[in-house]
Amino acid sequence: MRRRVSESLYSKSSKLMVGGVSSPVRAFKAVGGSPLFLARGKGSHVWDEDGNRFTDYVCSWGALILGHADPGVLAYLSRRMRDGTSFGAPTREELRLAEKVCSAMPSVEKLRFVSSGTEATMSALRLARGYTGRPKLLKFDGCYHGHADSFLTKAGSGMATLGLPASAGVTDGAAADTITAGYNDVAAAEEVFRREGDRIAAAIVEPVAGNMGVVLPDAEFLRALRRLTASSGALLIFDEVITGFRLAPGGAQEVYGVKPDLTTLGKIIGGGLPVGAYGGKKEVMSMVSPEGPVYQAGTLSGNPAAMAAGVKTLGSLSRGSYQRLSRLAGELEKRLREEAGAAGTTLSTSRAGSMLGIFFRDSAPRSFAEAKDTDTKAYAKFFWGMLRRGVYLPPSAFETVFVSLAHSQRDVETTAEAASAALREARA
Ligand code: HOZ
Repeated sequence: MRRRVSESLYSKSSKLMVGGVSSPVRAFKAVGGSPLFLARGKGSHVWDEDGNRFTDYVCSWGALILGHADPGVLAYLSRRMRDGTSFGAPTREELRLAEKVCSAMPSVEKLRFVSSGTEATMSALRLARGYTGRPKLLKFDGCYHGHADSFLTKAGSGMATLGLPASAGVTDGAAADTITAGYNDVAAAEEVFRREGDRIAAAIVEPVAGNMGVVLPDAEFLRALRRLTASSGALLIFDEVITGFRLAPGGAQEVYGVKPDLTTLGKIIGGGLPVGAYGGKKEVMSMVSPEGPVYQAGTLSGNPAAMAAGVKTLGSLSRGSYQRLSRLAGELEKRLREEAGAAGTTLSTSRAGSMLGIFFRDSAPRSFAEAKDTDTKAYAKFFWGMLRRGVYLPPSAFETVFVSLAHSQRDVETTAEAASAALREARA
């Protein structure tokens, strides 16, 4: 594997950009070494600046469900972009995307587009506080809801990758308004509501956690959250930035049959361009300005390019797409487990549709504590072993492996072949 160009670009970037990157996990701190600078992508593959080719399972952190440079998305996007890239005014494309989201997700009666998942969750929380007149938030350990102050306690993703329990710069007041409980821990959630239910504006949860690796919810956990929030007058927010249009058109709420009050979205609904959205019950959403007193705005919100990429992406997904994704990811999971068995390496996996978590421990985790109890050194060795053999996995044990519709059975075969050797190295 050639590394010269990426290394030289990283050394230059590190002088001008914090950590040499635009988002912390990309810096490879958890796996060591320096990041690849990617030059292009096509289908299930990416090429770096040194000309190495990789089968990509990061897929822009789950945004690219159709794979890279999908011809349909590119054609539609470039046609739309010829008419201008931003107006800061309503466009027909926004309406098209709103129609697609609302019809796929019945709990989303009305929505607001923003530019990132963080903006979506941050705005949903402000809305919950405005609607209920209450200050507190209940979040669950290991869930990541973007980087707004209220969410940076016991968070997953980069916070877990770097081993940070909290972030500097968050006031004690903001931190005190966030209560945490264990993921899948119904008794702990009940206790929080018993103690201060009348002060809680919302409980927010990733209905399938994808930022501590993949941790599946007990259906009863999600149902209990629905019950507890409803009976205390708090709102239930499902953060479906990853799971929205990833598990099913109606997201995890469709799969688990639990209807939240508010949903946050991002990634897939922007087809690889920056996007976010939050939406839910009309009665709640009508509190957002200009209809109501909760202020939220953005120059690039509903950006026509992002809306167009989203419209085309969602339009390309059918029920059959999800069956194919799940079948392929299931095959990948099975092959990895077989290879681990053959290599004598302790490995467990957890999977929801095309989201796959890989853990170097003996059973699939059910909580953040269990997810963190993975052998991160073994993951780092595995990561580099796979990279050297042409497979690009997330550079952290606390992220998700994403399968896209561009991946093929052949990709699964070559990935399993690479894993056969990389898993032996990981054990050593
Ligand atoms: N929050 C993203 C993963 N869940 C990481 C984003 C990035 O580094 O691009």
